[in-house]
Amino acid sequence: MSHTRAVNAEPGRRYDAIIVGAGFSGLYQLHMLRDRLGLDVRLLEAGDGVGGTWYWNRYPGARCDSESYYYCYTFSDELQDQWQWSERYPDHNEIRRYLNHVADRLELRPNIQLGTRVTQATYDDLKNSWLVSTGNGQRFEAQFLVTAVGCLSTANVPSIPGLETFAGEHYHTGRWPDNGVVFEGKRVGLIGTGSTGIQAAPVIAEQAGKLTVFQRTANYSVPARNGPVDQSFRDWATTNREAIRAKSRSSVNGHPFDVSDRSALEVSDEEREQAYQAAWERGGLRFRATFKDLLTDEAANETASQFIREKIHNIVKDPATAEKLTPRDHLYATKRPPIDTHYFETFNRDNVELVDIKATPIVEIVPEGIRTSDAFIPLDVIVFATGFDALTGPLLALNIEGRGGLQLKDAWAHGPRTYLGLQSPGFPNLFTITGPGSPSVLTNMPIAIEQHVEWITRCIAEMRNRGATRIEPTPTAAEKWVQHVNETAQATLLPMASSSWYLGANVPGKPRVFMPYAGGMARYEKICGEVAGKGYEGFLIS
Ligand code: N01
Repeated sequence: MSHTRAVNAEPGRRYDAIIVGAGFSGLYQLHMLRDRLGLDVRLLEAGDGVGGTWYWNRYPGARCDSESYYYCYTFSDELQDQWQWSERYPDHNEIRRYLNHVADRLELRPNIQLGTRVTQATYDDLKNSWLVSTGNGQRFEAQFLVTAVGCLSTANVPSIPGLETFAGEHYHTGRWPDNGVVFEGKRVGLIGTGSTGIQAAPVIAEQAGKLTVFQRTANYSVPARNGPVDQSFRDWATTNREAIRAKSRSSVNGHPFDVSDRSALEVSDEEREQAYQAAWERGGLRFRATFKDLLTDEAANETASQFIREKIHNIVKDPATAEKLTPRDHLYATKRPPIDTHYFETFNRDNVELVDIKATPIVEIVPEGIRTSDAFIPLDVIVFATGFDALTGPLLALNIEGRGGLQLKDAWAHGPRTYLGLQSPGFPNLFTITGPGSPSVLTNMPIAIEQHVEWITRCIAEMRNRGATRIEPTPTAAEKWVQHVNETAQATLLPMASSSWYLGANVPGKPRVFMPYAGGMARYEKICGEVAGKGYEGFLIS
């Protein structure tokens, strides 16, 4: 928290809304509240540029794992006509350029204040206002507070003894320096083998003198099959724009493709193998859609898991390394599945070594490198690809205090309590875009974001029409929703992966609660629509 004495940014000015964060969510929310509803809005952003996740995640290999033709805003034909993606999976530079383009085209910059980290937000009951303090000592007041802080923005750097003594450089992938990191000739240690580590390892290996990958949990990964987008594909995507959008919104996970209607267990062994092989060759997250029951039936999933395990053994030449890389403690896609470009192949390089830190844990970091229980690995650079305090972390970091001094961290001490992932009891006029309890990280994010922003915009518009000034969910509605979120998760295999960040398992001391809504994007959107259609059932509006 800032110790600078807060000063009013513009004394006497009360904004209609403060938005926190200038990524996909914040930019669209600003556009909708300002240009659709005519509200007086300020957007506060900690970074020195727009981009959100894509502002911070510039690590080597950072690129999207949803495909570019649907990882974008879909609300404006004009915006879509103005932008051409160059690759099947755009890299961080291209996505940042896209979001800057959007900020310019929609003329959003006058309402955006960069380099401004929100350190506290307190609800004042008498004024029905949110009082927002920032790290640079400013203070803002607004009727509505909308968080657009992302789900994966609070870096999780493990507290390994001795880190502060390390004589080389160390970086977390989610806080990558603007001007990059030079790896040439250096001995690099990469800790973490989630989506990030799996994207970074092959690129770092090409540059570094030696790369040592420290793996705690072996992971499944399917080839991305990235490549340039050609004009005929672009033309197809333009012609089918409406259908792609509709399909994304009516799907389980916000991706515009069908999940097979066949069970993995109802086909012959040959058919199953062919289906997985075709999906492997096509590449990408669509592998999950090869059969309808991969996320609901253990035996069905085991066939996909085993297919990938065999691929790992086929790709990695050294059998002992292949076995270390083979996940056997959880099923495919029960943790967030990565996709890769030559990840497993990287372990065939002479300058790459794998250390299984479940078998031989890291004991300490010393000035010259990392000491495990059975070896010392000298290092010049340590890269932490150790993930994030997901979903709740970015919200709790805002130090939010609601009605009657209720702290969000206390209200959520046993796990997030939200209604629809949009609001929490005790925190009037606070909206959380892609908050815990919404589909968020289980979907193609721009689709989830558009749905949330549009719901919030409509809600505020209707409040204004009614002359209402305050909205908050009832505790009963939130209890029921938390229960529903839990039930939908239990109907899948997702809670089975005990080391999953979906459950908060990667952060020591975090409550083990399945946080995103696993009931599917289409079902969720329908529920949100019905709640609004019934006069915002479950909310108290006054
Ligand atoms: O983080 P992760 P991530 N000691 O939490 C290990 C999105 N994303 O940054 O599995 C040693 O998945 C940890 O081990 P374990 C995507 O949603 C998207 O990779 O907890 N190791 C794991 O191996 C993704 O899921 C894209 O046992 C430690 C790794 O670090 C999410 O971001 C690209 C450790 C962390 O994996 C997060 O991915 C990248 C410790 N103390 C990311 N603590 C796109 O393409 C953790 N680990 C869009």
